[in-house]
Amino acid sequence: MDIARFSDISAGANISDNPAVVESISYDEQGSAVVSCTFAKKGDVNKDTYVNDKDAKIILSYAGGLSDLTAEQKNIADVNGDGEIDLIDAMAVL
Ligand SMILES: [Ca+2]
Ligand SMILES: [Ca+2]
Repeated sequence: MDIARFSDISAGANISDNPAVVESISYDEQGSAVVSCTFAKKGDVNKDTYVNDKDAKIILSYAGGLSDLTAEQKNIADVNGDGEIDLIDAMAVL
């Protein structure tokens, strides 16, 4: 699974800040790429569609070295996008 960012998607507004997780790429009969992806909400590490204290706990657990995250979760957990997953990100989701 790959993670890509789309900064220019005319079909939807306000999604450019969220990581797009590419689920599959296929090609139609015209040779056009058909990309299937889901948009994860920044901070929604457990993907229950809510950004709340449960996500903060997961972020804190990772920041404290108590648990690990997948590459996708790390992307989602880094709420302020500074490349570090730390207390600041946990505070941001509360
Ligand atoms: Ca959540
Ligand atoms: Ca961060």
